[in-house]
This record gives sequence, structure tokens and C-alpha cells, in this order.
Amino acid sequence: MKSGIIGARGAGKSTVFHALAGLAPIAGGGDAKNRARPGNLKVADPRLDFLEVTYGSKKKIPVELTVVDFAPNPREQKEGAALDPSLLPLIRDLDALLIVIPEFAGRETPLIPAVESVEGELVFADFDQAERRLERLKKEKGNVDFERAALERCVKWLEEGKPLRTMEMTAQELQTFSSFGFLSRKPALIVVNCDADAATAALSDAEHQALVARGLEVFRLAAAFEAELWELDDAGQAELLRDAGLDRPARERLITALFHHLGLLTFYTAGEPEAHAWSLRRGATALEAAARIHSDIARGFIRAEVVGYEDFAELRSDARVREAGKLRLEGRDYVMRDGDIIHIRFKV
Ligand SMILES: Nc1nc2c(ncn2[C@@H]2O[C@H](COP(=O)(O)OP(=O)(O)OP(=O)(O)O)[C@@H](O)[C@H]2O)c(=O)[nH]1
Ligand SMILES: [Mg+2]
Repeated sequence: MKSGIIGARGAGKSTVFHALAGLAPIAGGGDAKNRARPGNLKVADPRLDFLEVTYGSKKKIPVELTVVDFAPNPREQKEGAALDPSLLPLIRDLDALLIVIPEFAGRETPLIPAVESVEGELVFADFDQAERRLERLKKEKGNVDFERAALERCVKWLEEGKPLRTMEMTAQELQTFSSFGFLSRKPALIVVNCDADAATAALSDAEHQALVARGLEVFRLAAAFEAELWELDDAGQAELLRDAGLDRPARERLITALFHHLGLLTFYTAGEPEAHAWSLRRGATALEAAARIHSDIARGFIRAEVVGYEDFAELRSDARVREAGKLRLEGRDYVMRDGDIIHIRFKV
């Protein structure tokens, strides 16, 4: 799963990237060919830590997400623009967006208008794309009635300035648009880049409602402070966090929020060799879980032995889970639940 960091010039996007991924931003920019810089984020997971300790696993493998920072393109972005338009094609195939709104000293920005202006760019890009597709459909021979009607519905929605994220779509419409990469349909998390002493400030009710109406969630992150943490050893980090009144870096909570915002759940495979957390789309089956692990395991799928995390955490061993009758045998169509610990029987 890949999320792109977007926002105005100098909003602190690269600083947010540094805070999340621990990688300092690339110096310079404007290299039109290679503007994207990916970084991997490990999702902190207390349940995985518990499995590692309980099984005495030799290795722990957390879920990883990718975030992408983009080098600026000074020639293309107008002064004061909410977004660099040359970025739009680069973010179409991403799974989610992190929209950075600056609020640190010297760059204080009223939240809702700033969000609206970024969203406006996304909405406009989708409008443009839908209109152009409609234009092309006029020349197409086959039966395009369904697609035309669906696109016209989108155009109307977008014309009112509303993101597609908040429009209900049928399964058939979703299927039709699956390759469109509509920007205003992507899950988006607003990251307010603030000073360290304002990281826990609350939103006003009006702000909260305006964002909920757009299907957005907000996360406050003191990006410069969090980026600095990476430069310190463990003791230094602990001291800096303590001084700021925090028990752990805020990036861990942001990464968890992003994970949930992406519509994912976590399942586990665990044993002595390794405790492994896997991400899976909500609603996916045991067979899809098997395919995440290995295509051979999916191909030879016989059944899944499943225990819920809560049951395992209480009983603390496979033998006691079995004795207590908490081990379930499930078939390929079983819908996976968050926290399931599974062992798949398979034959190839
Ligand atoms: N005080 C403070 N300064 C920040 C913070 N985040 C970013 N800055 C400063 O703001 C400037 C821009 O930060 P960047 O992270 O490079 O912003 P950007 O959005 O990546 O900028 P472009 O890629 O050029 O659009 C730098 O001088 C940063 O030091 C922050 O949380 N606090
Ligand atoms: Mg940058």
C-alpha cells in the first residue's frame, strides 16, 4: 500500500516524510524524471510484540506501508498554489494521500480553507478527467450507456465541489472506475504540521464537522520535532519525548491511523521461527489471506486453523487454545477478522 504526501510548497511535506520514514529529504529537486522518493514505515503493533514474546519467536516482521515524497518542481507551481499540478499524474496510482497543512510558527494557515483549496484541486482534476472521458465516449461504438450515466453522475457531484470519496457508488460503478484513479476518491488523511507544544491541541466542533462531511480525518504532527527524534539514540529519544510529555513518537499513532484509513485489517502467523503481521483488505477471505502469504499456500489450500487474538492473549499457548475449544477450522470462504492468528493447512 502506497500513500503520497501532498500539499502546498513549503508546507513541510519532506519534513513529514522524514518524521515518518526516518529518511532525510533529497537535496535539491526539479528533476522531472525522478521526483518520487519512497520510504517504508513499519506499523507499530503491541499484539505482534505479544506474539513474539509468547512464542519466543526469533524474528518479528511487522506490516509495512510505503509513503512517497515528491521533489518540488519550481517551474510548474505557481506562487501560493495549493498543489503542484505536475504532481497529479504521479499520484493517480497511489492508494491514499497524506495532505500536509502547515501550522508551525511562521506558516500558520487556517485549517478548513487550506483543506478546501487542496481538495478543490483534486476535485477539479477529477472533473476534468471525467469530462474528457465523456467526450471520448461520444465517438465510441459499443454500449457505453452505463459508463456515460455513471460519469455524468460524477460530473454533477464534482461540479458542486464535492469529493468523490463522499459519493455512494454501486459495485458496478466502482468496477467501471477501477482504473480511473480518481484523486478525490482516494482515502486521505490531513496532517497538520504544527509546533511541538501544539501537537495535542483539539479541533473546534465546526472544523471537525467540516472534515467529517468530506470523509477526512485529521492528525496533528510536530514534524520537525518528530524528525529530530530519528537523529538521536534510544536514550536521547526517550529524554526528548519525556520533556515533551509524550510516551512514544506520535508518528506511530499516525501510521496506525493511516493503516485503518486504508481499510485494512491485520492478521498474524506466529511460531518459533517468526511472528509475522500481515495486512489484508477488510472483507477478504481466508483464501485471500493465504495468497498474501504465498501463492502455493493459496493453491493448495485445505483449511485454515484460526484463533482470535483475544482468545490467544488470554490462553497464551496453542495447546491451551485447543483444549479450550477456541481453535476454529475455517474454509476458504471464511471472512477474516482483524487480529486472527492463522495456520493454513495446504497441500501442493
Ligand atoms: N518550525 C518548523 N519548521 C518546519 C516544520 N516543518 C517544516 N519546517 C520548515 O519549513 C521549510 C519547508 O519544509 P519542507 O519539509 O522542505 O517543506 P516541503 O513541503 O517539502 O517543501 P517543498 O518540497 O519545497 O514544497 C523548511 O525550512 C523546514 O525547516 C515544523 O514542523 N516546524
Ligand atoms: Mg519537499
